[in-house]
Amino acid sequence: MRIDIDRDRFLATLDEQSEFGATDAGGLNRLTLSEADRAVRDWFLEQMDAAGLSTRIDAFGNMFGRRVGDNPDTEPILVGSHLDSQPYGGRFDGGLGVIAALELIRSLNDHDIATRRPIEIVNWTNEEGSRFQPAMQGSGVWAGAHSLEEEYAKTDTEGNTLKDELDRIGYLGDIPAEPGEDYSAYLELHVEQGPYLDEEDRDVGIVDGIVGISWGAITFRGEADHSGPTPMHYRHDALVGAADVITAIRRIPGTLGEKTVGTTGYVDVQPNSINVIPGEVTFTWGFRDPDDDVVDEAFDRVLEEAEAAANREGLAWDWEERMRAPSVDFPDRTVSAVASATEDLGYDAKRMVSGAGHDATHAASVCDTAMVFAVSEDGKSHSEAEYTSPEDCFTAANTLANAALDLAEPITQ
Ligand code: HGY
Ligand code: MN
Ligand code: MN
Repeated sequence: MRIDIDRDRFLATLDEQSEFGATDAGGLNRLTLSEADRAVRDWFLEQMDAAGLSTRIDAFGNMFGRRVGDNPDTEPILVGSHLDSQPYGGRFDGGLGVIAALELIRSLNDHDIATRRPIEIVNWTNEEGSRFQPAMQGSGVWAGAHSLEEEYAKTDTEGNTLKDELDRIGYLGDIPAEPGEDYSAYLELHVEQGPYLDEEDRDVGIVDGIVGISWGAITFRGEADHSGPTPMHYRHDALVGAADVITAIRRIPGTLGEKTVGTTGYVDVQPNSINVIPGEVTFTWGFRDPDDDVVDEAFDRVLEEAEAAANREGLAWDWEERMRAPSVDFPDRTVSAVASATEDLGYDAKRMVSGAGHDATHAASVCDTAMVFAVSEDGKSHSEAEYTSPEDCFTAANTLANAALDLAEPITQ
């Protein structure tokens, strides 16, 4: 059975969600558990209610809406993504997948299509991992990869705990953050956030896996001192040590694999004054590769570099790994459902592995999983310049809807 989603309604709703936390440059500033996140969550709850879904909020603020199936005892399928954003991110990252899941429900309702399996849609808490680490935190707690209490206690740079922030915005749910039943499948639509679909002028991506990721932070402690009278041989400059390692984080991937990437995205320099030798610096590492052994090797190498830099500059140092997400391969059953949908709809599709982490990483440990990618123009993302054309948004959402319908087992009249 084939379904065509309502293009205009879908695109209008996608625009509507991007008004919550909108920036002047056309992006989003909707950090997890912020006022903008509260507002979009309240709005999304209204949309789910209006679509006739039975909604629930779990203990980690993950938001679910369920459409009953013909046989409520069969394992449901789950479709969704996230509504939180980067500080100055794009309006498609996460929101596209959540609104496409909502449009699936609306279109099934329009056409009065019944399915054997219940269909559930979800907005996961804190996929981005910007304000609180790790990324994919809500789906990670739900899937059992993280302990609820440990994640509750995580703090942002102002010392707010995650649990207090969940409670403050009214999304500290009272049901356990866990599946509570077996699920048949999870599907997620997301923007590619890389250049390949655009470069090859493809319509849509069939995602059959996600890279492994290691995130961590290193703190160097030297001696803050006057930048004028202090002779160079007296100095223990924490920023010089950090600079050595940050350069290594850029260099290490080239010595490992052609798909290995390494980034430092966050640096905190104290006291950060033009005429004070930096006394303490904290900076992050982020390594990714489809092969977990390569991620392990990058992890080992960055700590070796930090040890050497600390010795050179006479610094004390410590480190913590803030996230370790394993690479995942999605099973053929769900990947084929996406591939068949692209074929039935006549879309030019490319099979690919995701270089970004997604909630699908954790869902894949609970049930069969697959993803659909929408084209990212110039591959831009985590930037206000992120853009996916209305046509590409529709193509990907229509693919998701048809793959989900197939997995939910439509009841032919
Ligand atoms: O970092 C990531 O890959 C995702 O955007 N959280
Ligand atoms: Mn995302
Ligand atoms: Mn993101």
